[in-house]
Amino acid sequence: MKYKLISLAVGAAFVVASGPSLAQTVVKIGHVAPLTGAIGHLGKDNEMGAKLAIEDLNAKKMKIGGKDVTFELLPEDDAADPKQGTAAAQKLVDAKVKGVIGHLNSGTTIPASRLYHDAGIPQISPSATNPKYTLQGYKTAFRVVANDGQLGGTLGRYAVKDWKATKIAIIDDRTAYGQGVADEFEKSVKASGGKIVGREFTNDKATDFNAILTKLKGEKPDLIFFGGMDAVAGPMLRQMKQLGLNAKFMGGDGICTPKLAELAGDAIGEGMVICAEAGGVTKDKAANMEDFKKRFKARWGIDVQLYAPYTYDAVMTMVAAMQKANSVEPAKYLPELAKINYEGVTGKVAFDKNGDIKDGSLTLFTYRNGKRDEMMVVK
Ligand code: ABU
Repeated sequence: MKYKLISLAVGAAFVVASGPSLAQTVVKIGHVAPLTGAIGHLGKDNEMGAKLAIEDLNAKKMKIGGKDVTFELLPEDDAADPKQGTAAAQKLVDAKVKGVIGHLNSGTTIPASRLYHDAGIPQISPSATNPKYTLQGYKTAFRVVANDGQLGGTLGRYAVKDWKATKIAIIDDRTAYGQGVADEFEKSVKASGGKIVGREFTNDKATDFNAILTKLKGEKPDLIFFGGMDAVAGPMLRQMKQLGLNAKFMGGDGICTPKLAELAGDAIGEGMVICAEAGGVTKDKAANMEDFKKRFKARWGIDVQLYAPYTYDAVMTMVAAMQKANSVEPAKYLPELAKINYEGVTGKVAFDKNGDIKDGSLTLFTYRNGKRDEMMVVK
């Protein structure tokens, strides 16, 4: 039998055999995250979640619009850098992808979202939490996790009312995420009657925090909140211990990884660090999530770090919208995506008018015996 590959300008390749029923569409989906640099482990975690979804979808041998479809992931590395983020986005737009999963960081997701919007390409971030991403009026922008308003708000209240912190200091890494979540945390602490005794900043590549920690030590804080990622938080915790700064430590989802315990060593302490993942399922609904984590480990040989399940759900949700529209064309499936109600491994995925997840949850974790330990799921 003779096969002929025809590449079309619309971004789909059809393999045509002798009969029309054998026509096959290859649907390209972009994925962008930092695969290199200090948080490359988080980018790879996301990418492996997306790849697992693509493998599962292809195993189903689906038909959309009367054609057999195969999904292909186009992975890009933005190195968590806004300029590389927009370059990666342009590459995917030029490749005429049918949708994009990403980016991982708010600082790359927000500028890239304009390019996807202008090209009419739906984008679902599995991890960017800065509220601005979905407040730009772009109908193409969605996220499957809670935002920094929820993260900072919940953690601020918890710090004051439950953890009984009385003198709170804040450090952020000046990224869209780090500064944003720290601002939300500060607002919430103040609204809960807590006292902020200092606010300092660093950057997302820094390794030496002695100057800012020494300054804050003088204020005798009993809790330090860090807005940033685990790669910076780990060494910061080590330096707090070296300086004898015996404060509790808190952060958002960016620090909330198993890797943090490895990076901090014995400075992680026992129940002295609390962080929040921007999603989560209650124990009665945890079977799907647990099953996903086992399958992920079996497939890739390593544990989930943070947002791989959410990346998996982002891909699945996008394809569920294509199935509902019976089309892989963005203009056709975008309205279905906006009103989707998909039951994923991370729980229900449905979006509000801005593209934010409806009824998003958070999961609070602490660290005990060098491991991340779930405390509670909160709405
Ligand atoms: N949400 C934490 C990491 C990703 C980001 O929002 O920058």
